[in-house]
Amino acid sequence: TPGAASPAPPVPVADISDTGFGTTPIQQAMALAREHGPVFRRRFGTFESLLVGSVDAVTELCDDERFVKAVGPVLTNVRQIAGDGLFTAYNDEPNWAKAHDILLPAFALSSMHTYHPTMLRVAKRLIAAWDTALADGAPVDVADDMTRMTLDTIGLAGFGYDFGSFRRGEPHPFVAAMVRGLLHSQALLSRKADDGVDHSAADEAFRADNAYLAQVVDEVIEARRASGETGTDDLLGLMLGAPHPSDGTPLDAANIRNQVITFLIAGHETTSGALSFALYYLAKNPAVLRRAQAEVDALWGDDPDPEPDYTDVGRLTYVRQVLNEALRLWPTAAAFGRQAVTDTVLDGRVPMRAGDTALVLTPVLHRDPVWGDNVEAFDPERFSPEREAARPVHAFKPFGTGERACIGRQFALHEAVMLLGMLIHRYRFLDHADYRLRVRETLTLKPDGFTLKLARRTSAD
Ligand code: MNH
Repeated sequence: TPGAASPAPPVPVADISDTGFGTTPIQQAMALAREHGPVFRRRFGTFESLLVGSVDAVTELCDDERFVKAVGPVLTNVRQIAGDGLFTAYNDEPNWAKAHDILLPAFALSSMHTYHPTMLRVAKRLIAAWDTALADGAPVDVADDMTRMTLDTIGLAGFGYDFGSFRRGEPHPFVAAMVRGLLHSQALLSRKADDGVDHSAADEAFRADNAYLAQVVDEVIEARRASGETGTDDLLGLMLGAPHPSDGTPLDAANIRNQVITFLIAGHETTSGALSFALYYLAKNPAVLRRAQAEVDALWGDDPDPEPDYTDVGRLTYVRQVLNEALRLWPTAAAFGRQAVTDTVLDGRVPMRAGDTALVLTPVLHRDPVWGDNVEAFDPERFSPEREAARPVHAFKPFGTGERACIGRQFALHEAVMLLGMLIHRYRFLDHADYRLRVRETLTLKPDGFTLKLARRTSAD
């Protein structure tokens, strides 16, 4: 109504129009939440988003009756890489439900039995590389090696394709093209339509990277066809072979390509970061490391080359707590979008129309007061069964929520817990550079420039 006083803004507004999102948008949002509180609007020019990091408001956003996944601006950019693959598909895109139904059996807990030998084989590649570095007295680049390990694992376990990352001086070029693509998707957020800058070279490079990723994927698919193998029940076998359980048709070729890109990216990048952060915290927290080592020693004693079996991994409960605590402080896929199903009011104060979106800031949620008064402290005891049971269920959301939550969660946990167990059983970690944590953001999070030197453990340590 003309002349009516405009109502006071219901939630604080943080205006970043002058700076844009920078190169660390998640850490920028964390700082804004410290300044404005855990529920605020972030304004960039005419573009505004609602950011949410309190347990109470996130609990509402996790109510599947009221909210569903939102494919927000970031994922819209990533659609240029992964199209209608599972991660970036719209809820109502028929290919989402179809691919989800076809692939879900490959992620049942029982399927982890099938992946276990492959995961172990790749873990041993990493150990061989680290033994060589140790013998040379050379530092290892933790995030690079975790990336080699997780890429080879998803390639072999999902698609029977060997990226051979440990035979290369640099990680496979797939990784560099992917990282550039994700960085471009992130940088596009800050781009203003009328900035007068010529972006054609960056956009062209993005297209070239996408074409290269698609080419790698076509090689992966072609290798399977050429092998003449049918009936393989890995991800690729399911996609190429299985008709949809209800409509009887298989996935189309364009969608299969999008799914392979999606799994090669989603299946390695976040797990690699999680492992890197876990190793960072282990290297910095000797008491935690000793307790984790006691757990693996109880299983494997002083066997210099233990062969963890499937059930061993489930017994590494404290190692699992270490990984969870690393994912609490630095959830490597650090935000997820939710969209109102009907008109509603969030947090008793934020009116939302059907279709309006909110972005959950997972690292802010993971520092909510329900976690205690020393939220920055690395303390795996937070994930003891008693304390987990005492916490609101939606206080810990590293894998997202609802039917669009991470399909690869068990895969990631099995792979990561086993590898961490093997590494802490074998090595002492020497923080030779007195590393100070810097978190690099390429849509996902990783410790930047984190290197360790290694020594073999002896019975004395
Ligand atoms: Mn994973 C979705 C985090 C490992 C494949 N993953 C998600 C989401 C989060 C997430 C958060 C939800 C995003 C959203 O709501 O927009 N994922 C992780 C983390 C790890 C991880 C923190 C490791 C640690 N993810 C994996 C692995 C795979 C995988 C391993 C595959 C083997 N993730 C996916 C796929 C989706 C997803 C596919 C999309 C699922 C869907 O929407 O149907």
